Order: sequence, then structure tokens, then C-alpha cells
Amino acid sequence: MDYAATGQDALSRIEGAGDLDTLEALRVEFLGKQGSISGLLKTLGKMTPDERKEEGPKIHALRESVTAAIATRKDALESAALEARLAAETIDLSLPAPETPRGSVHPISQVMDELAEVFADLGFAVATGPEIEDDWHNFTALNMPETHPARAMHDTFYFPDRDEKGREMLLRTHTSPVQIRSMIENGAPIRIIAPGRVYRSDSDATHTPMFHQVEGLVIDKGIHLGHLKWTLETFLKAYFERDDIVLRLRPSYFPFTEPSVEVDVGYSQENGRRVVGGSGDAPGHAWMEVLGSGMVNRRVIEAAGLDPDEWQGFAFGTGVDRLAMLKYGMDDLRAFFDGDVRWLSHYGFSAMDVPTLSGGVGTPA
Ligand code: 2NL
Repeated sequence: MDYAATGQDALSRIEGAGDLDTLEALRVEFLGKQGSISGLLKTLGKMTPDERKEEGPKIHALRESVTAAIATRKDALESAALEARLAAETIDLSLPAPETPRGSVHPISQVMDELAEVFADLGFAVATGPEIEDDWHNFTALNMPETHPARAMHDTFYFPDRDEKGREMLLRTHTSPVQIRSMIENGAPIRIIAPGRVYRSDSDATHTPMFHQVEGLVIDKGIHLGHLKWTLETFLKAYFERDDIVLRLRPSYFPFTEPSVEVDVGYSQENGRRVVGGSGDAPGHAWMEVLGSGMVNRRVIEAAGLDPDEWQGFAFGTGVDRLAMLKYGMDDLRAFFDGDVRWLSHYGFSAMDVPTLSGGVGTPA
């Protein structure tokens, strides 16, 4: 049989295909399962060996030339389509680049950075220490004897084993042991803040078993309550970025300070939000406790290896989470540790917004 006419017809139709869909239809027509050339190949099975020897090569040659012609035409149509797109489309280099997701700084980290910045300006260094402590550094050195209620199992997380000195191991309940270690290692004078994670066996709407504290310690000669008051007032004004912060000092008790003072600031309620500023005794205002503090107990100075007749100091402590809530208006402490990205993108801060005293220690991005 002569397949030249069939071949000629197929090739000219392939060359005339104006788009990829038409070409695909032709491929199915010739080479598909029910295609005409596929049909010819099937007839080979019914032929005698002699006929097959005669017809086989011709049918296969036909199939190959059609297959090659389709591939050639496909390439040509595809490059034509690309050329057309390149000619039609333009890139506008003046458009802004699409925004890349960048993550944000957790409010706790932001506030710790702000505190470091404010206190650096007052000459304080940032000190850190282990979160796994022994009971001497966490309690004994701070004038909290064996019988002190804060040492009870229901308040403090203890480890089952003791350390090599036979001391009980625990998760620090405050950052005070950092200051004890600093006094022992570096001696006096000292000006440090110790921010970090602390742990207490407590869990409800206003208490999480892990929270963040910042403590401060000054040890020098002739330090008195006036230094404490000025330092805390200067700190609170810088942190809240308000000049009208009014402090109220109330007598209190901590085992590690004597005398001890609790520090309140005046605030008012604006649109259901606490806004610090003004005297708590002014109309529409009230007092709110923000810090615990006092003159370092001479027993603590002694425990840290210094002579309390030579060195005196003051110390203070407060919750970082609480300071963050007051400044940025979050109302639920637990949300800080939920790890919900929606909360973080609402309250989080840009890593580009580094707190500085000149630029504002806490202007949100
Ligand atoms: C509070 C009160 C306070 C201290 C912490 C301290 C540390 C040393 C010596 C003496 Cl090494 N005192 N820290 C002093 C007074 C109060 O914290 O309400 N914290 C949340």
C-alpha cells in the first residue's frame, strides 16, 4: 500500500495548525488510541509475515514523521506564544516590592530592651544568671530561712535531686540570686538590673507558672532612701514617657530589705484603659502598686561577703509582664504565653524599632 498521500495530508494539516489546542486535536486524531495511524499499526497483527515485512517499515516511518512534525510545530507555537507575551507584557520597575513577612518582637522582649535602655542611661549594667538555682542563692542568702513560707513546695518548683554541695535545686522564684552572684563575684560598688524568667507554682487568670521579673540593685557608700526614690521616679518617667508620674511610697516588708517600701503610681481610667499619670488622690484618679523595693538588708550584704558597715544599697523588683500590660494596654496575662501569632501581630513590635531614649523608649512601630 502507498501511505504517501495520507502522510502528505497529515503533515500539511500539522503545519497549518494555528494554536496548541488544534495541534493537540490532530495528535489525538492521528496518534491517539483510536487514531488513524494507530489503526494502521493494528492492521499489522492481521497480516501474513510477508505482508508485515513489506508494510511494517512504511507504517512506522509514517508514524515517526507525523510524531516529529507535531513536536516541531509544538516548539514553534510555544516560542511564538512566549514572544507574544514578552512583546505585550512590561515590568514596571518603579512599583514597590511585595512585602515579605518579617515576624515581630514579643512585647516582653521589647519591654526588657526598653528597661535596659532606660537603666543604661542611669549607669546600670544588665546582669543575668541561671534559671535553675540552689536554695542558698534563691532563699538563704536573701534572709529567707528554712522556715520561710515562700520555700514551701506549693509555691516553688523543686527538683528531685540535690546538687554536689547538698543544696536543694529549684527553678528560681525571683531574679535576686543573680544579684547575690554578682555581689559575690564582682564585689562593690554595683549598679545592675537583672531581667529574666522566674517560676512559681501558681496558675490562674492573673498568674502564670512562668513570668518575667526585673530587679535592680545599687551597692555603694552612703546610699540612702533618697537615692532609691529619685532612681525609681526617674525610671518610671522615662519608661512611661510622661513627666507627670506621681509616686507614693508605702511602708512594707520583704525579708531582703529593711526598711521596705511599696511604690504606687497615680493613674486614671480613659476609655476603659488605665493611663498612668497624676496623683492618685486627684479626682477620678487612684493609686496602683508598680514596684516593691527597699534598702538592702544588712544580713544580705553580709551573706554576699561584703561589710554592711562599709557598703549600703537599695534594691527593687517588679513584673515585666505587668509593666508591658500597663504601657501597651493588654488585659490578659495568659495571652503573653499562648504563642498566638494573631496576638503577636497585634501587640508585637518591629525588630527595626530599637528603643532609644532620644527616639522614645517604646513608640510602637
Ligand atoms: C516585688 C518586690 C523586690 C528586691 C526585690 C532584692 C535583691 C537583693 C537584695 C535585696 Cl540581692 N532586695 N530585691 C527588693 C525589694 C523588692 O521585689 O514585688 N517583686 C515582684
